[in-house]
Amino acid sequence: MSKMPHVHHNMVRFGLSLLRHMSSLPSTRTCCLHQRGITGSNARHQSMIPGHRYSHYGRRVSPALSHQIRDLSGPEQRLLDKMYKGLIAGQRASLAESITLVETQHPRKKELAQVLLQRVLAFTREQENCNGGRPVSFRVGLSGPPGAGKSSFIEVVGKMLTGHGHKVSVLAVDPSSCTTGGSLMGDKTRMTELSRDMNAFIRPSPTSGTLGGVTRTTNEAIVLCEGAGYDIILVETVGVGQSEFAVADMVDMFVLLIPPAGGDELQGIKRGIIERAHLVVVTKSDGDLVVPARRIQTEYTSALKLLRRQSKSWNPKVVRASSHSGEGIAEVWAKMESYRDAMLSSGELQGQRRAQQKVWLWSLIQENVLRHFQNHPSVKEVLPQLEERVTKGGISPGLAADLLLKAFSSST
Ligand SMILES: Nc1nc2c(ncn2[C@@H]2O[C@H](COP(=O)(O)OP(=O)(O)OP(=O)(O)O)[C@@H](O)[C@H]2O)c(=O)[nH]1
Ligand SMILES: [Mg+2]
Repeated sequence: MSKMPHVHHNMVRFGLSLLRHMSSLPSTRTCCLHQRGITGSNARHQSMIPGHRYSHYGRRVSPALSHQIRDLSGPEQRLLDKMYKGLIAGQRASLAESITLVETQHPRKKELAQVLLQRVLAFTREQENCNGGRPVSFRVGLSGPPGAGKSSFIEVVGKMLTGHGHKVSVLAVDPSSCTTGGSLMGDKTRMTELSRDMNAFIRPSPTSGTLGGVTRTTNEAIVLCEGAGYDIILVETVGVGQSEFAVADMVDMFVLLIPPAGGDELQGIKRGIIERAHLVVVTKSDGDLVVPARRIQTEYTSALKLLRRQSKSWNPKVVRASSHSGEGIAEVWAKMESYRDAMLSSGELQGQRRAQQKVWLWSLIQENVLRHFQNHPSVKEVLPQLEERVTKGGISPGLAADLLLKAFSSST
């Protein structure tokens, strides 16, 4: 207990220093020599002069930040500075290092990660202001049953996009990594060409932790990729468990990939997730699979008509494509662009991002509060015995929960 005030003091101090940092950052910029954005963004990022980007930062933001950074030690400041400058200059090594930092479980490093994220967010906000308030990246979630052809699709689309001058990052959320520590998705191996492309960055999800933890770090990795100038961010997840819903909550567009397989395999696809899809891609539409792919396209087109409309500016569509023959790939991307353009001009995309920030905030609160509750000494003391009494039917779960909450709140 005697440690508590100290911990509390540190938390408040850290929180205040972050707030100081946020409020002291200039929110608008008049000079945006090297804009980038997701509309017509071909090669825009490449036109940025990296040195200019951070001299800009150094000249105008750094004094405000140095105020806030007083709480950091010299080596910590230098580490963060190096990472930040490398990151916004688009260096892959700095981006990889920054993502490793946000994935850490180490308490102090976690704090450093938050300082880095704040700086990157401030930078991105500046870029957005220069872009007329529009996001600087397009975030696309891709989900589907195991083996649906997601990675092959990302490889082909990713190559096409880097060929058009985009910078593409691919993040994978692997739900199996949370429970088994194993990898359900053999992503990297199947994206051999894309992983060699200098304008692409591929990152599998960390191999341990809870789904909440993995989605938090994926959300933060998205922010870091944007800061590093990646204007297209693809998040792959396999349609197992809750991970696809988590991904749908962190992207601008949610794409469901369905293989042209028999009915049995399709039963694994949750109705709830079909409702979230802005685009359904029937994959592997080549050779003998063209006929079943057409059939599935028709089935899904009728099924989508029955679902509630998600957006005022977009009607979900069903398309076919083959990553092997390349047929339909350009058309699928064209559909994604029309979605993005429609959502941007109606302002829905921006509104959706704002709403997602709130969802993210609350999921973090839920996770942290729960952990805090479970680890609280007074709760830990009575929890096993109350759990036992509940399972034996001795007391109701409602009463046990009330008692636990009472124990928790009376000692906090
Ligand atoms: N015929 C055909 N096969 C394909 C196509 N795309 C992928 N495949 C095959 O489908 C299998 C799975 O492809 P992946 O791209 O790894 O699928 P995935 O959805 O990423 O798989 P997981 O990440 O393991 O869930 C591989 O054997 C691919 O060769 C396609 O366009 N046509
Ligand atoms: Mg895959």
